[in-house]
Amino acid sequence: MILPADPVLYSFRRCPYAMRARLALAVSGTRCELREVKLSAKPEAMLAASPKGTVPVLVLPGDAVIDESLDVMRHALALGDPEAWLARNDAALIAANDGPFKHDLDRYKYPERHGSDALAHRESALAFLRDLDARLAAAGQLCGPVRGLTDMAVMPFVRQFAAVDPAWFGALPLPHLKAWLAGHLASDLFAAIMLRVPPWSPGDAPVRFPPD
Ligand SMILES: N[C@@H](CCC(=O)N[C@@H](CS)C(=O)NCC(=O)O)C(=O)O
Repeated sequence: MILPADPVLYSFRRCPYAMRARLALAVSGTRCELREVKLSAKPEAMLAASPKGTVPVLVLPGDAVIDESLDVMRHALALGDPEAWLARNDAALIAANDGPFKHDLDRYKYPERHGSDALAHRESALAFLRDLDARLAAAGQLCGPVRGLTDMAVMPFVRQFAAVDPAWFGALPLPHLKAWLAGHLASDLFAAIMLRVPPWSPGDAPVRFPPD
Protein backbone atom coordinates (compact mmCIF):
# COMPACT_ATOMS: atom_id res chain seq x y z
CA MET A 1 0.00 0.00 0.00
CA ILE A 2 1.22 3.51 -0.83
CA LEU A 3 1.49 5.92 2.05
CA PRO A 4 0.62 9.58 1.46
CA ALA A 5 4.25 10.44 2.20
CA ASP A 6 5.59 8.69 -0.91
CA PRO A 7 7.01 11.01 -3.56
CA VAL A 8 5.38 10.97 -6.98
CA LEU A 9 7.53 10.28 -10.05
CA TYR A 10 6.25 11.40 -13.43
CA SER A 11 8.12 9.30 -15.91
CA PHE A 12 8.15 7.98 -19.46
CA ARG A 13 9.33 4.42 -19.82
CA ARG A 14 11.54 4.89 -22.89
CA CYS A 15 12.99 8.31 -21.99
CA PRO A 16 16.70 8.01 -21.18
CA TYR A 17 16.52 10.83 -18.65
CA ALA A 18 13.64 9.14 -16.85
CA MET A 19 15.52 5.82 -17.00
CA ARG A 20 18.53 7.23 -15.20
CA ALA A 21 16.26 8.69 -12.54
CA ARG A 22 14.45 5.38 -12.09
CA LEU A 23 17.77 3.52 -11.90
CA ALA A 24 18.94 5.69 -9.00
CA LEU A 25 15.56 5.60 -7.26
CA ALA A 26 15.48 1.82 -7.56
CA VAL A 27 19.01 1.14 -6.33
CA SER A 28 18.49 3.53 -3.44
CA GLY A 29 15.25 1.81 -2.49
CA THR A 30 13.43 5.14 -2.56
CA ARG A 31 9.79 4.23 -2.70
CA CYS A 32 7.55 6.35 -4.89
CA GLU A 33 4.33 6.38 -6.80
CA LEU A 34 5.10 5.93 -10.49
CA ARG A 35 2.97 7.87 -12.93
CA GLU A 36 3.63 6.97 -16.55
CA VAL A 37 3.20 9.99 -18.79
CA LYS A 38 2.18 10.21 -22.42
CA LEU A 39 4.40 12.99 -23.74
CA SER A 40 1.64 13.99 -26.17
CA ALA A 41 -0.86 14.39 -23.29
CA LYS A 42 1.00 15.48 -20.18
CA PRO A 43 -1.07 15.42 -16.99
CA GLU A 44 -2.19 18.77 -15.60
CA ALA A 45 -0.79 17.78 -12.22
CA MET A 46 2.66 17.29 -13.71
CA LEU A 47 2.59 20.61 -15.55
CA ALA A 48 1.37 22.35 -12.40
CA ALA A 49 4.38 20.93 -10.54
CA SER A 50 6.86 21.60 -13.36
CA PRO A 51 5.67 23.86 -16.17
CA LYS A 52 8.68 23.11 -18.38
CA GLY A 53 6.99 19.82 -19.22
CA THR A 54 9.89 17.38 -19.30
CA VAL A 55 10.21 14.04 -17.56
CA PRO A 56 11.34 12.95 -15.08
CA VAL A 57 9.63 15.04 -12.40
CA LEU A 58 9.79 14.00 -8.77
CA VAL A 59 7.26 15.68 -6.48
CA LEU A 60 8.24 15.27 -2.85
CA PRO A 61 5.91 15.18 0.12
CA GLY A 62 5.42 18.84 0.97
CA ASP A 63 5.37 19.62 -2.77
CA ALA A 64 9.05 20.38 -3.38
CA VAL A 65 9.79 19.48 -7.01
CA ILE A 66 12.91 18.02 -8.61
CA ASP A 67 12.66 18.20 -12.38
CA GLU A 68 16.16 17.52 -13.65
CA SER A 69 17.16 13.88 -14.00
CA LEU A 70 20.63 14.26 -12.50
CA ASP A 71 19.12 16.05 -9.51
CA VAL A 72 16.65 13.19 -9.06
CA MET A 73 19.60 10.76 -9.11
CA ARG A 74 21.52 12.77 -6.54
CA HIS A 75 18.45 13.17 -4.34
CA ALA A 76 17.74 9.43 -4.37
CA LEU A 77 21.35 8.50 -3.71
CA ALA A 78 21.57 10.96 -0.83
CA LEU A 79 18.74 9.00 0.77
CA GLY A 80 20.36 5.63 0.16
CA ASP A 81 23.46 4.63 -1.76
CA PRO A 82 24.11 0.94 -1.09
CA GLU A 83 26.51 0.55 -4.04
CA ALA A 84 28.35 3.88 -3.50
CA TRP A 85 27.22 5.31 -6.85
CA LEU A 86 27.93 8.86 -5.69
CA ALA A 87 31.60 7.97 -5.39
CA ARG A 88 31.60 7.23 -9.13
CA ASN A 89 30.47 10.55 -10.51
CA ASP A 90 32.39 11.93 -13.48
CA ALA A 91 30.57 15.20 -14.06
CA ALA A 92 32.61 16.06 -17.16
CA LEU A 93 31.77 12.76 -18.85
CA ILE A 94 28.09 13.12 -18.03
CA ALA A 95 28.15 16.66 -19.42
CA ALA A 96 29.73 15.34 -22.63
CA ASN A 97 26.95 12.78 -22.82
CA ASP A 98 24.16 15.25 -22.17
CA GLY A 99 25.67 17.89 -24.45
CA PRO A 100 27.53 16.89 -27.63
CA PHE A 101 26.64 13.18 -27.62
CA LYS A 102 22.91 13.81 -27.10
CA HIS A 103 23.04 16.48 -29.79
CA ASP A 104 24.49 13.97 -32.25
CA LEU A 105 22.17 11.20 -31.10
CA ASP A 106 19.07 13.28 -31.80
CA ARG A 107 20.34 14.29 -35.23
CA TYR A 108 21.28 10.71 -36.09
CA LYS A 109 17.99 9.26 -34.85
CA TYR A 110 15.63 11.94 -36.14
CA PRO A 111 17.24 13.51 -39.25
CA GLU A 112 13.85 14.48 -40.69
CA ARG A 113 12.99 16.38 -37.51
CA HIS A 114 16.29 18.24 -37.44
CA GLY A 115 17.05 18.52 -41.15
CA SER A 116 20.35 16.86 -40.30
CA ASP A 117 22.84 14.57 -41.97
CA ALA A 118 22.29 11.39 -39.97
CA LEU A 119 25.52 9.70 -40.97
CA ALA A 120 27.67 12.72 -40.15
CA HIS A 121 26.14 12.83 -36.67
CA ARG A 122 26.52 9.08 -36.26
CA GLU A 123 30.21 9.49 -37.06
CA SER A 124 30.62 12.38 -34.66
CA ALA A 125 28.87 10.42 -31.89
CA LEU A 126 31.28 7.55 -32.47
CA ALA A 127 34.15 9.61 -31.12
CA PHE A 128 32.42 9.69 -27.74
CA LEU A 129 31.70 5.97 -27.88
CA ARG A 130 35.36 5.24 -28.68
CA ASP A 131 36.34 7.19 -25.55
CA LEU A 132 33.89 5.16 -23.52
CA ASP A 133 35.24 1.92 -24.96
CA ALA A 134 38.80 2.88 -23.99
CA ARG A 135 37.72 3.70 -20.44
CA LEU A 136 35.77 0.48 -20.16
CA ALA A 137 38.75 -1.51 -21.47
CA ALA A 138 40.83 -0.14 -18.63
CA ALA A 139 38.39 -0.57 -15.77
CA GLY A 140 35.26 -2.53 -16.71
CA GLN A 141 32.89 0.30 -15.80
CA LEU A 142 33.23 4.02 -16.45
CA CYS A 143 34.64 4.97 -13.03
CA GLY A 144 36.30 1.80 -11.86
CA PRO A 145 35.38 -1.86 -11.69
CA VAL A 146 31.77 -1.54 -10.53
CA ARG A 147 28.75 0.40 -11.74
CA GLY A 148 28.13 3.88 -10.45
CA LEU A 149 26.30 7.10 -11.14
CA THR A 150 28.27 7.80 -14.32
CA ASP A 151 27.46 4.43 -15.85
CA MET A 152 23.80 4.80 -15.09
CA ALA A 153 23.58 8.39 -16.27
CA VAL A 154 25.19 7.53 -19.63
CA MET A 155 23.97 4.00 -20.37
CA PRO A 156 20.37 4.86 -21.36
CA PHE A 157 21.66 7.19 -24.08
CA VAL A 158 24.10 4.60 -25.46
CA ARG A 159 21.18 2.16 -25.47
CA GLN A 160 19.18 4.58 -27.58
CA PHE A 161 22.09 5.07 -29.97
CA ALA A 162 22.56 1.30 -30.32
CA ALA A 163 18.88 0.79 -31.04
CA VAL A 164 18.78 3.11 -34.07
CA ASP A 165 20.56 0.50 -36.21
CA PRO A 166 21.33 -2.58 -34.11
CA ALA A 167 23.07 -4.48 -36.92
CA TRP A 168 25.44 -1.60 -37.62
CA PHE A 169 26.08 -1.08 -33.90
CA GLY A 170 26.67 -4.80 -33.43
CA ALA A 171 29.42 -4.74 -36.04
CA LEU A 172 31.35 -1.88 -34.41
CA PRO A 173 34.82 -2.74 -33.14
CA LEU A 174 33.98 -1.52 -29.64
CA PRO A 175 33.90 -4.77 -27.64
CA HIS A 176 34.10 -3.24 -24.18
CA LEU A 177 31.28 -0.81 -24.85
CA LYS A 178 29.06 -3.53 -26.28
CA ALA A 179 29.74 -5.87 -23.34
CA TRP A 180 29.09 -3.05 -20.86
CA LEU A 181 25.80 -2.14 -22.52
CA ALA A 182 24.67 -5.76 -22.81
CA GLY A 183 25.52 -6.37 -19.16
CA HIS A 184 23.46 -3.43 -17.97
CA LEU A 185 20.52 -4.26 -20.22
CA ALA A 186 20.50 -7.81 -18.85
CA SER A 187 20.66 -6.71 -15.21
CA ASP A 188 17.92 -7.21 -12.67
CA LEU A 189 18.06 -3.50 -11.95
CA PHE A 190 17.31 -2.60 -15.55
CA ALA A 191 14.48 -5.12 -15.72
CA ALA A 192 12.99 -3.57 -12.58
CA ILE A 193 13.00 -0.04 -13.98
CA MET A 194 11.53 -1.07 -17.35
CA LEU A 195 8.28 -2.41 -15.99
CA ARG A 196 5.33 -1.58 -18.23
CA VAL A 197 2.55 0.48 -16.74
CA PRO A 198 -0.36 2.18 -18.52
CA PRO A 199 -0.39 5.98 -18.72
CA TRP A 200 -1.57 7.55 -15.48
CA SER A 201 -4.91 9.34 -15.08
CA PRO A 202 -6.13 11.13 -11.95
CA GLY A 203 -7.94 8.69 -9.70
CA ASP A 204 -5.96 5.64 -10.85
CA ALA A 205 -4.78 3.21 -8.20
CA PRO A 206 -1.19 4.13 -7.32
CA VAL A 207 1.60 2.12 -8.94
CA ARG A 208 4.37 1.47 -6.48
CA PHE A 209 7.98 1.87 -7.58
CA PRO A 210 10.44 0.18 -7.36
CA PRO A 211 8.47 -3.01 -7.92
CA ASP A 212 8.65 -5.68 -5.21
N1 LIG B 1 17.34 18.16 -18.73
C1 LIG B 1 16.17 17.32 -18.54
C2 LIG B 1 15.77 16.75 -19.88
C3 LIG B 1 14.57 15.83 -19.81
C4 LIG B 1 13.93 15.61 -21.19
O1 LIG B 1 14.25 16.34 -22.16
N2 LIG B 1 13.02 14.63 -21.28
C5 LIG B 1 12.28 14.46 -22.52
C6 LIG B 1 11.87 13.04 -22.78
S1 LIG B 1 13.24 11.97 -23.12
C7 LIG B 1 10.99 15.23 -22.43
O2 LIG B 1 10.31 15.17 -21.43
N3 LIG B 1 10.63 15.98 -23.49
C8 LIG B 1 9.41 16.72 -23.49
C9 LIG B 1 8.52 16.37 -24.65
O3 LIG B 1 8.91 15.53 -25.47
O4 LIG B 1 7.43 16.91 -24.72
C10 LIG B 1 16.50 16.26 -17.51
O5 LIG B 1 17.68 15.89 -17.40
O6 LIG B 1 15.59 15.80 -16.79
